[in-house]
Amino acid sequence: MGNPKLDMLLEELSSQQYHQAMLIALKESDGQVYQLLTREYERRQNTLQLMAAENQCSRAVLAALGSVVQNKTAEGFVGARLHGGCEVIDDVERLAVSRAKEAFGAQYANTQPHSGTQANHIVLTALLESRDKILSLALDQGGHYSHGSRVSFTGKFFDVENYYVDKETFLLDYDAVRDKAAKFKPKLIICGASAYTRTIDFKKFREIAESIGAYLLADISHISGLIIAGAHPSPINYAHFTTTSTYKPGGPRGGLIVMGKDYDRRIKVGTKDIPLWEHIEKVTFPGVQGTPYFNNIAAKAVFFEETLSDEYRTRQFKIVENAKRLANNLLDLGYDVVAGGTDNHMVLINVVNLREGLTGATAQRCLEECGIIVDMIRLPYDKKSASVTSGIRLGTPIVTKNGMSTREMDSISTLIDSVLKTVKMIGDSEYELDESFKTETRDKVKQLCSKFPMR
Ligand code: DSN
Repeated sequence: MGNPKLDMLLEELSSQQYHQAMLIALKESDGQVYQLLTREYERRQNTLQLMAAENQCSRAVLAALGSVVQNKTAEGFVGARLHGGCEVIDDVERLAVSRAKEAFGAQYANTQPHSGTQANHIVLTALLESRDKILSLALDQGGHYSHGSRVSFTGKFFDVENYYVDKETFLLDYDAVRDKAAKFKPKLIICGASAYTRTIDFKKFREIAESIGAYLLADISHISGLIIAGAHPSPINYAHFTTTSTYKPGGPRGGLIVMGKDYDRRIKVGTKDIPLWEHIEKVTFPGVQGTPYFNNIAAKAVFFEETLSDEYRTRQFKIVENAKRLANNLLDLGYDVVAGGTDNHMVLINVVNLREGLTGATAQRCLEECGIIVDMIRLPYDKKSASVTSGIRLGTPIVTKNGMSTREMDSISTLIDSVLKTVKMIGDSEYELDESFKTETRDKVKQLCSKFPMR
């Protein structure tokens, strides 16, 4: 199937040409979807993607996602499939598993979860019976729906107690977690967060879990790329189970479960005594999921190999450097940066403290109208509701992937500041922003982004 001329041609295409070429088959058969996908490419290219929960995968990952492997149906794991014709996808899954283990320094990897939430679903189903106890970070303190929020299945089927960050510093208070654990006696402690900017001490979490005989789950979705590169300490040999989504560190959409030294610890299941990893596989299928997405597993294999490169590892440190620069610039400009700064890829800003009437929701909207894409976010002890919020969350993975450095972080800080200081608030949810100001800012954003085409 090799065609060196075609390979050369594809490599030489600009970002825009490449993404257009990938959609040629679609253009003929479905012009409407083609237009939508083209619009999304243009939106991403012409606006600043400061989403902490997003990343941008490589062309190689996209190619694997769009491959013929997508058509294969097979249930179970390698060596224990229920369908025929698995020779190739067995090799695909074996490769993905061995590369995931190498990337994370793990003893065991399960590449089948469809998402980070599914990975958590599998671990919780493996360990807990209905109404068993979980101790986790509250959703509005930076936790995640799948860690026991009332509106998720995890809050519905289990008894959940939350730990909180310190009221003054907004840092995790490990003594308070220890006290809660001793009183509540959960069967599972969950650590990891969707909105926490400081280093997480996984060793301390394990000590707390050990002290009461609980299991520890580390959900590292937001920081897994940093962990692979050594830009954040790893939980692999502290947590019994580590889960992550695979798109946040820059791979395809999907989830992953990895285990370190506890992978073959025994667990009693009915009358049997089996290793934890084996139990996790039985719960994955048929317990929680059906057929795996083999195109995503192939794309995960591609991504895990990419994480071993110097480029990937260096980039993770740059992501942190860029986030620190944004945080410091905004502090200098008088912003209330939650926890006083960041150790990872995200920056949390309390915009309510910036000016009267501004909220996370209005800040998100007016920044978006100017081409700057961020998330509103509830902050610890937030008095605003989830649809209004006091904060915004900024993230640096995508801008860093496209080649931006601290110099561009200075321009981005100035752009954010000019929007948030120009907007005129009218009541709690409305604002005025001059049309010419919006156009001028969008043009500045577009010009900046055009120097850093999507990679
Ligand atoms: N959706 C992710 C986030 O926004 O942090 C969590 O899954």
